[in-house]
Amino acid sequence: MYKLPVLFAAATALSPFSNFLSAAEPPHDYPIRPVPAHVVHLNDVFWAPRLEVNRTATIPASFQLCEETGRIENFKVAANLSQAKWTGMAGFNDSDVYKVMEGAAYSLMTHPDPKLAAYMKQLIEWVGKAQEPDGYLYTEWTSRDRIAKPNPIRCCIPRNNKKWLSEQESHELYNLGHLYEAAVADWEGTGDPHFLNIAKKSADLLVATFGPGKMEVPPGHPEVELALVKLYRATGDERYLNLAKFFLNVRGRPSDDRPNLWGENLLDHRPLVDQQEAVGHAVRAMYLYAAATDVATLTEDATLKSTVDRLWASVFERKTYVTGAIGSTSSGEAFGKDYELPNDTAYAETCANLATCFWNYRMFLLHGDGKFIDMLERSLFNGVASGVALDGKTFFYPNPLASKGKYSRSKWFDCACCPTNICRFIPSVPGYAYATHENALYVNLYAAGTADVALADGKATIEQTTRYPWDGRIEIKLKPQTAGQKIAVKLRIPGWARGEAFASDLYRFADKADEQFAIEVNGKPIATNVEHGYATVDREWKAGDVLTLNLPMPIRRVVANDKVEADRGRVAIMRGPVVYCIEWPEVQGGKVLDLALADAAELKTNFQPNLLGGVQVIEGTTHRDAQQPDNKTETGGHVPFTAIPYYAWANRGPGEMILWLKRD
Ligand code: FUB
Ligand code: ZN
Repeated sequence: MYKLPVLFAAATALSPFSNFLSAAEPPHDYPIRPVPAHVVHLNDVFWAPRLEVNRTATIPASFQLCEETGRIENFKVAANLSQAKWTGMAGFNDSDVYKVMEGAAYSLMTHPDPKLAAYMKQLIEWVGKAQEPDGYLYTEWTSRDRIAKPNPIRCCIPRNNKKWLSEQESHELYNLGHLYEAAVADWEGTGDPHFLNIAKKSADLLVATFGPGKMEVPPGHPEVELALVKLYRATGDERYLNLAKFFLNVRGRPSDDRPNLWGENLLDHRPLVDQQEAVGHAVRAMYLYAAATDVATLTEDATLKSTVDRLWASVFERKTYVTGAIGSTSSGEAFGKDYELPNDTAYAETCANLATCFWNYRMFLLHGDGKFIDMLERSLFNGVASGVALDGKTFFYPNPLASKGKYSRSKWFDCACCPTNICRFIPSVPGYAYATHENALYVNLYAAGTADVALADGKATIEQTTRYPWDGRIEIKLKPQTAGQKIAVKLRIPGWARGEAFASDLYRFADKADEQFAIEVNGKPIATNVEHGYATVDREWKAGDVLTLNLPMPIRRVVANDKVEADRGRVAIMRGPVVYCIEWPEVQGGKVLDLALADAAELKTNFQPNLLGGVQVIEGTTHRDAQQPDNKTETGGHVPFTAIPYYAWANRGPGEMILWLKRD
């Protein structure tokens, strides 16, 4: 066990909320440290409004839906506090409650709210009462004699009347992962150990139950592994880290408890370290690879490290949409084959897209390369932001890249993983903005606001002024604690600002842009090289110094690697990190699917404050090259259009949408 932090403020779980500022540390850890979300205060044009909508609309609505759908009552049923019956389509309904609680815990860190705090206490009490005396916590099993409508397909009553053995379906461990993440978040915010103790009691049961010579079964749906790592960081109890490692190792290895492997979709077709490419269920894969990156780092496991490097290449070099979304097929909610990236049938589950950020952030902390943040940013502004409506009240489960007109967001789902993941993910975004290594300060996300950061030689306050992502000019004021403090500011120069459309050769720019990024200190140009995606300005700083980064944001045309059949002969539009689409309201007649864009067509951009919450649009003229079946829509000729950011589509009712236009 490593030495525990003396102060509560030194909580150490590795979420973007984790406070590394004064924590005692595990013996081995990431060389780069996150700056936790609650010390990063955004007042930018993009994320600050989303954080507010998440806090005031998404979290309250999700709690309400958890109540209306019986998810919260289920805890009371299990605790014998209610005479109702257990309801739900599957035992992982518990996880939805934990995920909203995690989001609420983050929200309370920055926005104290006595009513919400009291509600959380009440929920924690019910969760605690639903826990069996030995620490087992899974409301469906505990309420097994009071199930309203047993689900014939995903029945969660464990096989042979034995707990854990139906893990491939039951999600007993998956739920617990979300429980631990929520409990750590609550503890970080409140300092109250009550919820954390519930998590510890459960984790102690897992330690007693699973391991070599004990039960040798992997989690059906990875999640508990990365949560056990968080619990290890929060408590210093190495048994939790060891168990996370065991769960990673036992995957793909048959045992008496599980003689037949569960196969590819559950990432149980062969041992993790022998897995050559990303296959199977995309959300499961992201949670698993994120945990593997943690464990590889914390246990200095070189084989596991090369495993995650190899799998990263598989996902982001061959299986990712230009929006940063992954998991192209609905069949098994899974990755397709290499380059199999259909647009209108894209599954691209919101959970999978946001989970790429969990993994890419850890890969950045491990390797210090900006390409991981480039990917993270691509998902944030596109495949993640599209998952939730502008008002925060409806959600996409799949995020297709083209629509024939019938697709829209929903308030909720029987399987509500995506909305509840949004609840906890959005407040974590500020935590991706900065990171530190000794006296180096990584500036990863550009967003107006301030942050207090701790560096080896003292603290500093950083203030960004920018209209990013609509404008690439970023002004940074750095106020060190001590005048003359040396800080190496590492400015991420996104690939798109260096002629690379994507962090791999999956997509490339089809046009040229000459203007280079530029850096100034107090108005004087600075020449810097870009290394591993960063331009470093290493100097002594004093209050009042101004660092300016200018990232030119021309409108760019993007084409896909020729191996991506669905995008062959097609072109997409990008500006900065934002990918664009054309949606029905912007084209007369609403028909957009056969629009073609000529390489020579002039494109212009302007900001429209009253459209879709304020968006930078791109205007131009396309043409049609096919007769419309309705015989009414104009064929040929010029079709003026306004392209909107992809994330903002489907906020004005259903209709056609296209991202990859025919290219002329
Ligand atoms: O199985 C739990 C969650 O439900 C998964 O992460 C999602 O893909 C959905 O299947
Ligand atoms: Zn989901």
